[in-house]
Amino acid sequence: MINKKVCVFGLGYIGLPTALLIAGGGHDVVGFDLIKEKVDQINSGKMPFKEKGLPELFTLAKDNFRAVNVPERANVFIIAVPTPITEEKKCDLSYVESATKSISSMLEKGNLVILESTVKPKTTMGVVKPLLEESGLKCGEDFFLAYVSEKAIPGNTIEEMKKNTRIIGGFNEESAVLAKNVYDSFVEGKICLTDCTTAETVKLLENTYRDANIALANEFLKISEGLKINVWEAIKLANEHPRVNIHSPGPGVGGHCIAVDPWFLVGDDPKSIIKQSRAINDSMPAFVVDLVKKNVGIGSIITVLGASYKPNVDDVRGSPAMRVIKLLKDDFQVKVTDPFAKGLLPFSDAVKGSDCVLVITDHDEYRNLLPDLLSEVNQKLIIDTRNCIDKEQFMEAGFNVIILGDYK
Ligand code: SAJ
Repeated sequence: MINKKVCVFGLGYIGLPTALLIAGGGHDVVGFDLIKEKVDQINSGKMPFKEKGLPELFTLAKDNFRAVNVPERANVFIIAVPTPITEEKKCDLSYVESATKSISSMLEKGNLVILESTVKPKTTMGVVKPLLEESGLKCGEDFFLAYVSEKAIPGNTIEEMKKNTRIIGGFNEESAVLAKNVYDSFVEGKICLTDCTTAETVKLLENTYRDANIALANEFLKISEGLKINVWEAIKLANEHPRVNIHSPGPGVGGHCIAVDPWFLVGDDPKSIIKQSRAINDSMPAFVVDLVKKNVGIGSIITVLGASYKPNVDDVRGSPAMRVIKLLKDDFQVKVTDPFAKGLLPFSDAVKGSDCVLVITDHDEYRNLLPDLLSEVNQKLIIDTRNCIDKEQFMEAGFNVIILGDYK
């Protein structure tokens, strides 16, 4: 392997692990981020967010890695900046554009530019390529361009970045092969080569598939109410079928991927299954609040267990918990705790005097929750939106237990 200098733009949930994995693979890596405090923090060995194995990876890779506040010239540039969604549900490319312009200003012959941010299809060819060519260099001849989608799941990012299949879309074959050489330094999974637009679309298909399947599970949950059945039991039994894999219903879909990416794919068709899936999943926080209202008097104290969007991570972006909390605040006093997310109440303070404990995020800590830990509640009522607590144990301890989706 020929060692390259790689400059990664964006040291977030994807950029930082990617930069460290490439550094661990032997390349000389600089990670650029606009936030000076984050850069200093990383250089001092403190990781800016919790992710399994990240501190260990830093220790392993640190001799080949520096975080910087000013981007540097390199052989390979990787763009891993955020692509937020606008109010109109469009893909906001402003960070991608400014990173690309910055790369364009220092682009040299032979360089390779890789876009990793999740984008709407044709961004690599229609937005990134022309901005890079403003340098005067020609794509495919003077410099090379690729789109590489990541599939890593927060909570197991590093393992999945190494083991999952990578889809690499190249402007031309040479671009794809050059990008493959970079990822070969740490990817143990299969690497598939295609064109840029197909690779961008594949990323969106994956997350849209998951969103639509979760929506189906949530619709099953709503149908179960009229049928007076337990949706969790019904799904478990249906999944005994060799070709059925129904996802888990719950309080909604959060995070920065599954709840966002389908919008980058969707067209204008109002009947779009993708749009309807988004609407069903977005309706779940209000559905949960209705359930609370049916069981708890207005003005009561509700304790929300879990603020992050999924178990065992500290990320609250787009979390259904945050939407539930906002809606609850109209009618209840709300106390929130979470073992991972920052700035919330300690568990004991949050549950003291509570009239209803509402489980929104299925952290391991709540899966293993013991009734003794809720000894200071005012009313022994627990509503579990993830079917994750040990129901029998709480009932034996005198709790009224309501599971979202159990209408038996
Ligand atoms: N959820 C359910 N029911 C389920 C599964 C998930 O309600 O059966 C909810 C979760 O509670 C959470 C949300 O969906 O609020 C999303 O969580 P997730 O674990 O499904 O996915 P993310 O957003 O953490 O990561 C996804 C992954 N995509 C797929 O599994 C297809 C990951 O592989 C991607 O790399 C990531 O998006 C991304 O960065 O795009």
